[in-house]
Amino acid sequence: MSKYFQESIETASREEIKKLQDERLVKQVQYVYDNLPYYRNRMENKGIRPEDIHGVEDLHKLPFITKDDLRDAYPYGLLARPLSDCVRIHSTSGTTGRRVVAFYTQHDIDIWSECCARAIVAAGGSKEDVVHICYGYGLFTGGSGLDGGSHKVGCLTLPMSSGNTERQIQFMTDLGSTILCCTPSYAAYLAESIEARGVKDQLKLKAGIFGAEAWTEEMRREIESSLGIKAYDIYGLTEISGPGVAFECSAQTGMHINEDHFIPEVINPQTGEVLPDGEKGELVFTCITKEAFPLIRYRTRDICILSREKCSCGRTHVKMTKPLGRSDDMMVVKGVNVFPSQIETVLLNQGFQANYQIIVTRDKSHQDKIEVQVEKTPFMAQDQTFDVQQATKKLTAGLKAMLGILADVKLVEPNTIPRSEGKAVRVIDKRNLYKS
Ligand code: DLL
Repeated sequence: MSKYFQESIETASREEIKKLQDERLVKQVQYVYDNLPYYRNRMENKGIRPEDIHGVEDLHKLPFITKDDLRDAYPYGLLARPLSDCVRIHSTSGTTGRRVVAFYTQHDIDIWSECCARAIVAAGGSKEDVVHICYGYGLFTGGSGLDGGSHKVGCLTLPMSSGNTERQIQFMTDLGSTILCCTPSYAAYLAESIEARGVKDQLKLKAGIFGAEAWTEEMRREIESSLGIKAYDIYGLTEISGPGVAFECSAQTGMHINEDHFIPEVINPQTGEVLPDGEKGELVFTCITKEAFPLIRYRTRDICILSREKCSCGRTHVKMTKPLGRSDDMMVVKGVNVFPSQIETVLLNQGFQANYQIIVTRDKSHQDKIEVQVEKTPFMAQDQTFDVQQATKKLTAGLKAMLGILADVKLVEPNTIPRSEGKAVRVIDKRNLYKS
């Protein structure tokens, strides 16, 4: 059984990787210039032509692209191929009005699957394994991404999708699942449920591949000991493909970025200046092999540190730390990306004012809870006919429709939410996810 899915590239020398990146970058910049008027205009506005880009050292000359740009370009503005060449879309969870839609050609899917296959093999997977996938399938990339990787490795793939814990446990024990793929919070919940049913000794699990949300080292240790497995982190985002942009190896000291497909940079989020390896900043990716949705210098808003220290696993690709925070106000709650602005939109649409506070907590079994406290308007507070129960129900339904998750809504009296002299404190996140 090999330690690597694609040994020659995963352990290539730095010189080989740099050469490959240079070649691919030059080609990719020409490709987007020729195929995406959006990029061509951006480059022209900066006075840059494809001939100015000779290799990775010129990357900093190119303009950034942000999530707002993607929303502006919705749905087809950043599509570099005719729709007839595309075979799939995925989309980010809950965004105000315009979602981000990512397109894939078959070639894009194949590369993405290979990246996930590398992650599965790094977690000890081989064709002898039964890979149990309870990331959601559908627009979310988690299910399909790991599924593609599992097929590439040749594992027996259980496309369980999320939910129905009873059935998950039954299949896990009956079919002898050996590698579990889901969010870390669901893994913790499964562990508890397995414990409660007293079926731990019937498990064949040996590893878990957990990502899509922040999790701490304490949580890793807890999951590892309660399920009797080794737990590996996996990182990715829809805009760049999905899970598998980076993955953890046996060393568990950061995630190897698949550098033959994605060139990472870390920048100062305020100034956009590129920071040297080892410094903390916002992660930016340039996709050098994607066809349908080829983002260049995409600002992820995830804060991390890059390290090129030699890794004991033999892989040579640069490592990123777990995300250490966000440079925007996005929260990941129950695996879903949530922006306070989405919540605000629902409140304002239902006649409330922007006096609210979002409190996110995580219970003992690592399940997220989101509470939205909203002030009644002075008019509502005086109106004898105002029905608190009815309004709470309507707000809960509106938030569910916008976010896709259930929030606990609490209407409070006017002027009871603390006012701030500077930026309003909208979010109180008590989970401390980015501590370790
Ligand atoms: O969460 C893709 C994914 C699926 C990754 C399954 C891993 C496993 P999005 O829904 O677009 O895509 O959310 C991307 O989630 O920018 C991070 O802020 C956060 N995130 C993803 N992986 C991790 C991780 C998928 N391992 C956003 N640790 C990213 C912390 C993560 N945060």
